[in-house]
Amino acid sequence: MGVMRIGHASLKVMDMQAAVKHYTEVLGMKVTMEDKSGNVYLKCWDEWDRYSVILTPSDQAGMNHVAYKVEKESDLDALKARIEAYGVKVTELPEGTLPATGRMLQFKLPSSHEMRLYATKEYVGTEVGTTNPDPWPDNLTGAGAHWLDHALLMCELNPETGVNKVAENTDFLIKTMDFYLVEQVMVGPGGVIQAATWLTRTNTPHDIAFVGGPKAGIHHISFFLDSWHDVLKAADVMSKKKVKIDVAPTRHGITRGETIYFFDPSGNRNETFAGLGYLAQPDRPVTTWTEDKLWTGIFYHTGDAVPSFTDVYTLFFQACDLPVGLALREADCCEKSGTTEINAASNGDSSDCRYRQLNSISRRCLLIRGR
Ligand code: M3P
Ligand code: FE
Repeated sequence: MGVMRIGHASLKVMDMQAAVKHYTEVLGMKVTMEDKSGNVYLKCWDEWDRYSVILTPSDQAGMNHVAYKVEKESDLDALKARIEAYGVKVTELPEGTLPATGRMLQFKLPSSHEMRLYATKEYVGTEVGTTNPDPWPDNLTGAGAHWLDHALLMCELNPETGVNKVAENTDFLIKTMDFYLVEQVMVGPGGVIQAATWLTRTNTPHDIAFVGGPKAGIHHISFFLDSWHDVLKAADVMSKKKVKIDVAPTRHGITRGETIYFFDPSGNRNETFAGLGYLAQPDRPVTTWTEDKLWTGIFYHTGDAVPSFTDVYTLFFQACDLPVGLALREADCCEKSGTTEINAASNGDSSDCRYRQLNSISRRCLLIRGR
């Protein structure tokens, strides 16, 4: 069967204690393991493998890698051959490179993001078990997220130079790992530039998505909730816990998902996402969003542009790769209370007057509004 689903995301966090508090008290995950290097491993209640999020201590926010689980060890050998035949170098990491995890294939997507594939991770089960299970366990905290659902990666897109890592990643995933394209945004004259794609291996509308931007980065990781009511309750939890909400509960046109975007204390964007929307099938025709309806696709109700949503994300690269000048919302600078930090960057040339240039690239931790 090959790739089954997203397996885990490894995130960089700047304050481990605050990050653990966020992922446990807001998302409702449980810490299942810690290692000697200070990495913390967590799982959601409805996941049966040992972990789906790794928090690694760092002086900046961002993502180390995203890993997908394949069905069988032999799938790894077959996929390795296909990825190499495509022209991408694959490194095989031995069992135990990550605790409780079997051997992994490690490679770079055309966008330079690190992706890993593995077949084996320690089974720990769920609290409700597998025999006559209750529908949910007691003592759920926060949003009570079911599972890590998908990741959205920002990929370099520059029509002037012809760079389109969204299209390259999409082609790579389809040809080497049998992902199929579910939705896409086409922009530019004649709508020929593939500016964003949503791809799946399961029957959910996406297991991974790519959106074009000035630099490679991580836009968000997303956690699954059952219903619109759960999304609303998750927002209540966020307000109670003084989490920086980016976009309050609404619906995507793209994928039909019901959503909230918010930031962890380091500035990594999270999403809670409900509603399967529809069953994605391999023979489902691809849904296309045109440039004039892009924002209706992103936020279906208002269809209004929210520039911060596409311009603010954590970069994948180190400081030396940052553009000269970071931009962030001026409102956030002015109203800062010093309680939250965000690792933000944009191309900085937004005509939106709420943006202003910052000349320092020495520290990427920009203060944003506390609440
Ligand atoms: C989703 C989703 C962007 C659209 C995001 C959509 C960043 O996150 O889950 O469908 O433009
Ligand atoms: Fe999402």
